[in-house]
Amino acid sequence: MVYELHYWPTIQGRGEFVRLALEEAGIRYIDVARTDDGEDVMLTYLDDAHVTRPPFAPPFLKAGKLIIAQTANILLFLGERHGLAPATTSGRLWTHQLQLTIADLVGEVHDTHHPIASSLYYEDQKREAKRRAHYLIKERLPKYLGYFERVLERNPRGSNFLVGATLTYADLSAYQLIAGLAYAFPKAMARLGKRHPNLMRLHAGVAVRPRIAAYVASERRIAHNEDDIFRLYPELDE
Ligand SMILES: N[C@@H](CCC(=O)N[C@@H](CS)C(=O)NCC(=O)O)C(=O)O
Repeated sequence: MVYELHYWPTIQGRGEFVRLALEEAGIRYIDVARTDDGEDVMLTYLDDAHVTRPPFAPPFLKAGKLIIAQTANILLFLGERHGLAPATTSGRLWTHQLQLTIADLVGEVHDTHHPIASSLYYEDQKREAKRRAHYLIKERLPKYLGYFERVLERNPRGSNFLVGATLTYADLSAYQLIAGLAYAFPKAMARLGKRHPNLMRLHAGVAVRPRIAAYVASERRIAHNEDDIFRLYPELDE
C-alpha cells in the first residue's frame, strides 16, 4: 500500500506538515494533485456522493481504505505508525496538543493576509491585513513562540526536541513554522529569533537532518510563494 497525499499542488500550505513527516520517516507516497489530472482526483473525494466520510478540505491522506483529514489528525496517525511520536498515551496526546497549537498559529498567520474573507483578494483587504499583521507581530507571535520556547526549556530530557529525547512530528512542524515565519516576516523574525534561541536551535537541527535536507533541496519541495499561507508582503512585516 502506498500512501496518497492529497493537497493543493502549487503551495506548501498545510500539506507541508504532512510531507515533512512522510519524508523524514522515509515513507513512499504519491503527492496526488501534483500528478496528471491529480487535482481533479483530489476534488472527487471532497464532492462525490460515494465518499461516506468526506474530508472538509485538503490536506487528506488516503491509507488503503482509510481517508484521514485534518493535518493534526493525519500526523497523529502517521506518528504512531512510523516512529514519529512517543509510545505512551500521555506522550502522544502531548505531541498532538502541540501540533494543534501550531495549527492555531498557522490559522492566525493565514488571517494576516486574509483577515476579512478567504474569497476576497488580498488587495481588497489590505488595510485590515496591515492592522491584523501588526497585532500578530506585536502580541501573538511573542506569545506563541514564547510558549514553544518554554516547552523546549522544560522538556525534562533536556534535548532540542519538544517532546522527550527523540524527534517527533511536532518538531518537524515547528521547523516548518519557523521556516515559514522567517520567509513571511523577515524583520520581525530577525528580532524574535534572538529571543527564542531554543526554538531556533530546533529549526537548525531539523534542517540538517539528512532526509529533510535532501527533501528541501529536491524539486518535491515547493518554493515559498504568495499564494501560500506564509506570504512575503513586505508591507505587513515590521
Ligand atoms: N483544520 C484544517 C484546515 C484545512 C484547510 O483550511 N485547508 C485549506 C488549504 S490549507 C483549504 O483548502 N481550505 C478550503 C476551505 O476552507 O474552504 C487542517 O488543519 O487541515
